[in-house]
Amino acid sequence: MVGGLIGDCNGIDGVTIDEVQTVINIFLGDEPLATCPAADASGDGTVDITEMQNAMNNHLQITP
Ligand SMILES: [Ca+2]
Repeated sequence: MVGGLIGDCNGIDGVTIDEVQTVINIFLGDEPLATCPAADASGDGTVDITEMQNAMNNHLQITP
């Protein structure tokens, strides 16, 4: 994982809703992990449900 928040694909402005969607797509297997390496907190090459939930939580924290 490339530092920063879980799910913050571009390292800017926290985890946006678009990034949450990307993380969900990776979890579902619809997009490769390379699309958002920041989604893989454990560094095992996959996005599990806990990492997806963490990305969602990080998104909620930046939303007023
Ligand atoms: Ca971001």
